[in-house]
Amino acid sequence: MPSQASDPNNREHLSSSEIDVVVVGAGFSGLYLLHKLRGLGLRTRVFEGASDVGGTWYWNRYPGARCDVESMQYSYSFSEELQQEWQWSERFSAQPEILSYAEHVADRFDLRRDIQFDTLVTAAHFDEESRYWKIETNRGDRVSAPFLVMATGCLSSTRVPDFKGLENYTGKTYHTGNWPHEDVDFSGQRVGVIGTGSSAIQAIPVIAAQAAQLTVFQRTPNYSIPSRNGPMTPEYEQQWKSDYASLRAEARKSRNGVLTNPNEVSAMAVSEDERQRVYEDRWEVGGTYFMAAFNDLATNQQSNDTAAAFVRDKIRSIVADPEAAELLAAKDYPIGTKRICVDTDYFEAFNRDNVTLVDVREAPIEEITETGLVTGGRNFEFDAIVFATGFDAMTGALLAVDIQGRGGRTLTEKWRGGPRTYLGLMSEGFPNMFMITGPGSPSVLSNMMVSIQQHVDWVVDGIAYLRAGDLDSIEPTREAEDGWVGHVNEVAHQTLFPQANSWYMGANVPGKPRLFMPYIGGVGAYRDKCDEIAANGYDGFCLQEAKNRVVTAAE
Ligand code: FAD
Ligand code: N01
Repeated sequence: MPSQASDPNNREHLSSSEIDVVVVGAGFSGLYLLHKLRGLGLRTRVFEGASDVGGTWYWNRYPGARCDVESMQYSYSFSEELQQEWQWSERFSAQPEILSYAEHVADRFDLRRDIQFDTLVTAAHFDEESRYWKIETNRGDRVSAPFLVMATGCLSSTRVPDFKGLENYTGKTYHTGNWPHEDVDFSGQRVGVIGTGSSAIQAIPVIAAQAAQLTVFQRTPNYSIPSRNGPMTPEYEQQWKSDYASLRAEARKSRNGVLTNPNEVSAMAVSEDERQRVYEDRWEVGGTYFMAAFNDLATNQQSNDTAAAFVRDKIRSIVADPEAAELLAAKDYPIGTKRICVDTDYFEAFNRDNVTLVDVREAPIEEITETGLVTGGRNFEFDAIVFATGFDAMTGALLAVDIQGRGGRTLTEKWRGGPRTYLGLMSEGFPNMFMITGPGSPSVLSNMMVSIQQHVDWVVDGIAYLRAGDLDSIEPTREAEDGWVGHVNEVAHQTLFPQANSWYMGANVPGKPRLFMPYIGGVGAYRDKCDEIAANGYDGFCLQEAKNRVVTAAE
């Protein structure tokens, strides 16, 4: 039997006065935070709703789930030993391997002893008198701490649309983002998949190979690039490992935190033959490298049109049924402005006799019945329905917690018109509450491992700065936040991104404010900005001394 002090699920384990930082979430963000905060000697308590570590990779166990940033890059860089010793088996590793990696990190750095699993943080209220955050959980914990870090994930709040009759369905239902731990066997079954985003695009070929019948309900087609996944070769692994320090440094300075061999030429600056050659080469290499084929695919409509047309032609060349091919070929938004997908035999799956594509754009799903669903007056019967319907992205997990800042103002109220942050790290009125990869930071537009580590380093350095200066709180000024929100919006509107009904824009959740949530100014430029702000004594932040004196960066 574990002792009180070592049992992380013992809620009396740490009394409030012993906790310096509460972290919510034990995905890649929460794990690295805990490790770094410990390094600073801070007593940290992590609360995690799941039964173990891993976040995204704990929850998304659907068939075919894998990363689409290469594993040599989608991994931590903070420990040289870790990055040298860990071996990935594929170019793009599958979910079980990424989850094992998260578990390995937790074991290697002895992290679990400060993580309380199966516990959801339900409320976090800032007490102005003590300047402590008071935290409540669904298991009755009440703890307080001067610092709160929300490492709750951008894609962790799953979403099933509010389909009429959903409760009547008697077959099995699954959501890709909350997949069962036990094996799901679709053999001999009639399966319906709703959605054709990244999750569906990975799951469909695998489910198709197992199920008797698979019907895919598509509202919006997606552009997808073949992954060309394969086993990790010793040569490729060594290429990275022998030069990890400088390659990682280069990625940190890059636009998306990924080394994609960007071609710094406009698609309009080359001949048609040359353009096709470049696209063809990138298509053969596979993965998101395709979007770096030219330097203006995200900003120039004409350039973007050429890439989109190339991919549509590829789809037409793969899908045998011309009608299905046309339905699968996205036409009404620029390529890349909804998250580009990466697949293994996705379009090929529609050549199988047991796979049917149903367009639900013109005739939306009317209702879920006891045995299936109805759309366009047609009745479909299923043994199982898979909801690949995505997430309440970026803000969902944050707003699911009753967060109250100064004056009892809720974050929900403050963000009613859309998220407002300074640097995606903090929000005015919520002192000492940090977000990891929050809205207003490059976040989901980047290799998240790079962005997570940059945010964690910045937050932990910030806390160290406060402590060294006998300061006890940090909060962005209203002016700095307004300026940043304006900048995020302005930069987004210099691109084609706002043209798509994407989850980046909040468009997938009815009633959610429509604005482009992540910061598209680039990972490298953003890092420089964050570093400069810190170097200038936290420009744009208001710092308070323990004695209540307000200190601004100008002092
Ligand atoms: P998460 O991994 O989402 O972890 C957040 C944790 O917080 C969760 O475990 C959740 O249970 C917990 N939590 C939330 N709210 C509460 C609460 N109130 N109380 C307690 N616990 C709470 N990114 C890439 O860069 N490259 C990829 O290839 C890539 N592939 C992806 C594939 C899939 C299927 C998905 C869904 C996302 C992918 N992402 C990818 C994005 C991915 O989310 C990030 O890379 C990264 O894993 C996020 O880590 P995190 O710790 O910030 O958040
Ligand atoms: O979710 P999504 P996801 N009726 O929101 C459809 C990351 N990720 O889980 O586009 C019918 O993209 C919806 O249609 P529409 C990655 O960042 C990465 O697939 O709104 N359909 C859409 O087709 C990704 O972007 C990987 O018209 C409905 C689908 O459901 C993010 O996670 C793998 C509907 C939802 O697609 C989310 O991806 C997986 C309705 N009422 C995930 N409501 C990698 O490979 C929704 N849809 C790295």
